[in-house]
Amino acid sequence: MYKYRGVNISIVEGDITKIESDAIVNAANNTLLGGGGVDGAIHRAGGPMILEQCKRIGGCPTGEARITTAGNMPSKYVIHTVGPIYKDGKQGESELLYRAYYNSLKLLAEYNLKTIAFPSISTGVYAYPKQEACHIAVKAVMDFVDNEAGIERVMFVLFSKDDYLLYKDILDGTICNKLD
Ligand code: AR6
Repeated sequence: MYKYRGVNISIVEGDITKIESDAIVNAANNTLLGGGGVDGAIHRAGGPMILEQCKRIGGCPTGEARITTAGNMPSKYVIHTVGPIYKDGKQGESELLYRAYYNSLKLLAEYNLKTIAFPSISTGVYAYPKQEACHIAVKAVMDFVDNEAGIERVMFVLFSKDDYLLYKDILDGTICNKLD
């Protein structure tokens, strides 16, 4: 567990659909109509109500975020965001990934929610290099905490041991230097 300016930041190895949090984040695509990876897992675990709400929302541009119920999952809401497809790093990918994290946090705060769990957005099918993606995720969270009040806990839920260890390494090198 890490603490940055009063906000608890933690890393967990596991399945985000099992996490209990005000909101879990889905790494979706522009249609919001489901897919593979974490998106498929969330729709399967949450049930058809999520897809119904997503259809009504009608899609989401890359870097933005939208909110639905979490259906049958233990969390209250799903924040669907769309990370960039990684090409060569020169197509604005880093800014788009940063915005996906930051806008998810903004939506959380708009709904007066306090706790959120993120998967490692864009690092599966969308092929974003994992180390850089982790640095961006951590920076977006820290910037948000610097600028806005209200959130209490941010959890990064990593699906593999390697991803967990990568996040641990990077958080040890950044946040723990900033303990309150
Ligand atoms: N819990 C936590 N993390 C998970 C889970 C899970 N249940 N399942 C997979 N991951 P990806 P993307 C990890 O491919 O790269 C979908 O088809 C996975 O190991 O899910 O943003 C969408 O519809 C990886 O580290 O998302 C889009 O079309 C991370 O989640 C596209 O994939 C993200 O991998 C989005 O691609």
